[in-house]
Amino acid sequence: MSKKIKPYQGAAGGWGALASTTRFVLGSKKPAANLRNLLRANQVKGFDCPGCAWGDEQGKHFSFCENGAKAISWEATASKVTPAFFRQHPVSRLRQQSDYFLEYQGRIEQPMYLNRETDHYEPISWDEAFALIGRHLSRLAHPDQLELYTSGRASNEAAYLYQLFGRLFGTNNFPDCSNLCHEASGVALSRAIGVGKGTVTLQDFEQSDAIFVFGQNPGTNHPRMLHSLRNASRQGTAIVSFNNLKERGLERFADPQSPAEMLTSKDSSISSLYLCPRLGGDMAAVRGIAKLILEWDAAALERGEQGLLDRDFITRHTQGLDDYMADVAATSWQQIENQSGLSRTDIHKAAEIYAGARRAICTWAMGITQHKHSVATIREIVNLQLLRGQIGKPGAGLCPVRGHSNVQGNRTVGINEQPDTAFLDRLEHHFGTPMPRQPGHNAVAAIQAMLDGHSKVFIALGGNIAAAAPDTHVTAEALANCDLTVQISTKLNRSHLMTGKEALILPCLGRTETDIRASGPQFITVEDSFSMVHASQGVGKPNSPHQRSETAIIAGIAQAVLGRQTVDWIALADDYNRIRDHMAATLPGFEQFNERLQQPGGFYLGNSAAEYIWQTTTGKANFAGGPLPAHLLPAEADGETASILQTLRSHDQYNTTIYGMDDRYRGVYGQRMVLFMHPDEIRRRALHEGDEVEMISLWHDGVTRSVSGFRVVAYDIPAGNVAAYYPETNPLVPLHSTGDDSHTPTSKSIAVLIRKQENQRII
Ligand SMILES: Nc1nc2c(c(=O)[nH]1)N[C@H]1C(S)=C(S)[C@@H](COP(=O)(O)OP(=O)(O)OC[C@H]3O[C@@H](n4cnc5c(=O)[nH]c(N)nc54)[C@H](O)[C@@H]3O)O[C@H]1N2
Ligand SMILES: Nc1nc2c(c(=O)[nH]1)N[C@H]1C(S)=C(S)[C@@H](COP(=O)(O)OP(=O)(O)OC[C@H]3O[C@@H](n4cnc5c(=O)[nH]c(N)nc54)[C@H](O)[C@@H]3O)O[C@H]1N2
Ligand SMILES: [Mo]
Repeated sequence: MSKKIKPYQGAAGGWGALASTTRFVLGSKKPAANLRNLLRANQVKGFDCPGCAWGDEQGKHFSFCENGAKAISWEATASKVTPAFFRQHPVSRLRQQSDYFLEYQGRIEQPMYLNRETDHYEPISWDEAFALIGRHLSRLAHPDQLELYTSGRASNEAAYLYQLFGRLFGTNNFPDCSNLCHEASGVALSRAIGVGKGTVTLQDFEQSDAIFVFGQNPGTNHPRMLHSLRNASRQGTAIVSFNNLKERGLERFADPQSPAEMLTSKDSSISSLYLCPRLGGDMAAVRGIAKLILEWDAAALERGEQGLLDRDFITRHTQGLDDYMADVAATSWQQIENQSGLSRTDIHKAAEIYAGARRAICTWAMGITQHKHSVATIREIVNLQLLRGQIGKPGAGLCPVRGHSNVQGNRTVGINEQPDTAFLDRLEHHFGTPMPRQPGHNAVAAIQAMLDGHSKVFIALGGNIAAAAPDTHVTAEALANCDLTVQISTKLNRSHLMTGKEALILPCLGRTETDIRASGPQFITVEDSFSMVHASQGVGKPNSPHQRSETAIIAGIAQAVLGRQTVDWIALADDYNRIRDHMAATLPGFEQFNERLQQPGGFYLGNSAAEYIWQTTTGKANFAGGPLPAHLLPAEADGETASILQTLRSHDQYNTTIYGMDDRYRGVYGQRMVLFMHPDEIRRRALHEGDEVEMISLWHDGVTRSVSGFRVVAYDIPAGNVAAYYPETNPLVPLHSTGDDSHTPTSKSIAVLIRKQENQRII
């Protein structure tokens, strides 16, 4: 694997994507099975692609993308991590290996128990594993000493059973990946419009006049979204991208599933306007747009013309406009330009497109949600949409584009450390047992509780918290403090090596595999970013008879811990229809769940805000004002010496899963330890391309957080900002550097000092 930096000239998708898909499918050691798998991805009678949470186009022949293909072939591999592998590799030695090496070993074959004395994982039977968990949980002084983590791939059925187990045990401690991801979207949208989800459906993208994409890299992370954007741009919809970097997928796209585009090299340009704000500068940019809209509206009214604001909508459905207008008026252009890093002229161009659109959608992802002022930024996006009544009508609305394929569904079915009272009341009534009422821990609070020794047992339904969470060394210490850590996983990862005093790995089936239980083959359900709930059924043969479904594993744990008095867990795991009956009885919108799943394509859960029902404290959609953040850097960082770092994904990774060492669209090959920096800044710091640097983060607790061995790469990025891949940079993110009200680590704005290491320059 040779390292090189070579700018990518092609469109996103295109032959590059086809070549890469082929390579990953052939490299999976199960090529024929994987091709069959791909053809069943996102089909009515197939499985939901575990790649991302974008919706499915109904009636499409096949529907997968390059990165979905990687996710599918990565899961459905013939390679296995066997007891012999663990006999050969002591845990302390596995810790020296890369994340790529760990996952590359294949699927975990059997339940494993960590023997501290020998430093090896050893096989354990399922019953013994469940009994061990039972013993630990019965020793806890309080149910809140248990932490139940979820990564957003779990099915609705598994997640529902998991939250039921936790609540019957007595805790609301459900830290989840959402706390590290889109939490700010949930918080901001709930406060603004009374529902923490997006208001649009896939069809809205076909009916919109303008789509504003903030802080998101769909070419890599939601490739199927490019089809929607391409179709929209072809029919004249203006696409405006706000991104700290020039991402190829937002510039140009050729559909690898369209022969015409592939053979004639007719790629489509995506964005009609592409603006690159500073990290964290989007709130200022959106306020600038709002300021212009308000000015133009006032001028139009003065001329006796119709204004730009949707006054009918504002009067009937919103409150707080006057205060918001005062705050906008108080925000100077100088502040807006300084903080956004965009000129007034650029913001003017975006505002003209916005003002000209009868129907507009705003989408966003991690570039918006992983800052200190993320909730305020999302509120500002909502403010803008409210000004022009851009919610609820076709072709208009708000669209947080989710991460994990079922993270939204997990929340809907109860993975929530702050459950609402109505939900707990329903559970209590249906199961005839009191539910815990005190709020539980989010991801950061859970890590702190383990660090303090308050929480003693950690169970993870998927994910890889040791690598995904901030402050890597602190998170490792927190896990090490636990009496027991349990990972329900498909593949070997860092969290199996950074463990508590005792540790278990429980191997589970993946989304693409058949799941046969006592009543026969089972299917599960998921919810996409557009609140569509539908069935998913795997087609591949599991690569080991020992692996169990997540649902069966949770049922096994619950039965060992709680017995079968209140719930017959094993009976539920024998037939998932029975779980769905409980869901139907306790979750609004899931009435007659099993019957409604017969509809091809599933059903729409609905969205109250899209129907002009405002479940907020005021009963209206709320404008929210306030000043722009005073600073984007923490107080101890001075702009001359410090840079702001964003930590992001390469094209060849799925969160902490590293598929390969290339980041094709950004021109990086064979390596991940790179630091993107503006050429002027490289010169100003007396560095050169290829220099090896270390980064030290600036935070006020006196702890030194640093990473080294990153090579400087010249890149078109705003001066003062730098970018590098996650999870390698997680040691730099202080645990308590979190978003206001969202408590999400500020993974997209970390103040760092950059120092040259005295090594050879290589490129
Ligand atoms: N193949 C693949 N698919 C995935 C994932 C994966 O790792 N691999 N992860 C899944 C998950 S869990 C999630 S949450 C999503 C993540 O999807 P994204 O949010 O697209 O993920 P990131 O790589 O973090 O990219 C952040 C983007 O925002 C930009 N950005 C960063 N900061 C700012 C800012 O302050 N302002 C603006 N305007 N732009 C900014 C970055 O340049 C980058 O383009 O993808 C999901 N899908
Ligand atoms: N610095 C920085 N940190 C970040 C982010 C960032 O942008 N920057 N992004 C954050 C975001 S958005 C997220 S969502 C989190 C992700 O955090 P997590 O969800 O915890 O991490 P993943 O890497 O998605 O988890 C991968 C592991 O899940 C297991 N797995 C895969 N499929 C399945 C399955 O079907 N069932 C089960 N039980 N296990 C499975 C495999 O063993 C694999 O190793 O990371 C966050 N951390
Ligand atoms: Mo995410």
